Amino acid sequence: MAVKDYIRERFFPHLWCPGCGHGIILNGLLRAIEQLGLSKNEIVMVTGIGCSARIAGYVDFHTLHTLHGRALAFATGVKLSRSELCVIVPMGDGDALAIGGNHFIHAARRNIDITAIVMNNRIYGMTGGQFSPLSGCGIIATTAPYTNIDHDFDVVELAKAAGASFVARTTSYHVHQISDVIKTAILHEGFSVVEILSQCPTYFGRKNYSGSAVDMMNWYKKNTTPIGSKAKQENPDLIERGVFLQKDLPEYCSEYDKIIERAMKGKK
Ligand SMILES: Cc1ncc(C[n+]2csc(CCOP(=O)(O)OP(=O)(O)O)c2C)c(N)n1
Ligand code: SF4
Repeated sequence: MAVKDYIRERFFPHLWCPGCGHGIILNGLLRAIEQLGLSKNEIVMVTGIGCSARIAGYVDFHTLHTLHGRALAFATGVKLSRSELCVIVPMGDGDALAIGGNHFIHAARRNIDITAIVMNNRIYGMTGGQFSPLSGCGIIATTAPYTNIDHDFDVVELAKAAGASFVARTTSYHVHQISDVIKTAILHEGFSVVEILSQCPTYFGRKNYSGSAVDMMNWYKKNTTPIGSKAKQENPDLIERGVFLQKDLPEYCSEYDKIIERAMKGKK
């Protein structure tokens, strides 16, 4: 199937601003799905609310555009009732880790077979540039005009500590890596977290004098490095990219099926 067959062309042009990183993530995701040869009918995309969450409108899968922060809760219900389906949950940083933070850690703890994609632009794009738990200290936001003093979460460390069995990070600059890690995440049986740094030139960029969208992507190029590289040893401030964790752990739906089987047999 060609990439364009996975798109709802009737909803284009999309609402993302020129230069927004979210469209690049959509492209990478669709290429991953095309390369895996998945049919539209076997994929469910669940999203909350945000510029990132609008992604569910543009793909011709089964889609649920739900409540801000609650995508993983809806997705857990879908996966538990139809575990044969591939469930993908793209979220903004606010959606995933502010209002949705509790759902995030518990979905990870259960190791339910869902692919969670954190489209991290370090700001609330849709609502006008408020800071998020991933903005970090020193960032200017609509709600922090004199700079933000809240420390940020490290998504990779948080996901690992909460129990996710696959954890990766890349950026909107690294387009091939986006498809590669999403493919591996979908194939992995368990809760997979893929963090993708994504530029919001309209709010994050403008408020923080980051330059154009191209400048912001060049920042990702210059300030990230493959995991364990020599460059990282020389410059610890570089952000690592790649697959941080991939391990086999009991998956939630499979474990639940075993409980059902035991209950049916009346065995404790
Ligand atoms: C319960 C609830 N609270 C707040 C909002 C308002 N709201 C909509 S999107 C959003 C944040 C969007 O930021 P993020 O999730 O980081 O996604 P982005 O728009 O940056 O892609 C907020 C606070 C809402 N829709 N529902
Ligand atoms: S406000 Fe930011 S996140 Fe939203 S579409 Fe525009 S550039 Fe993208």
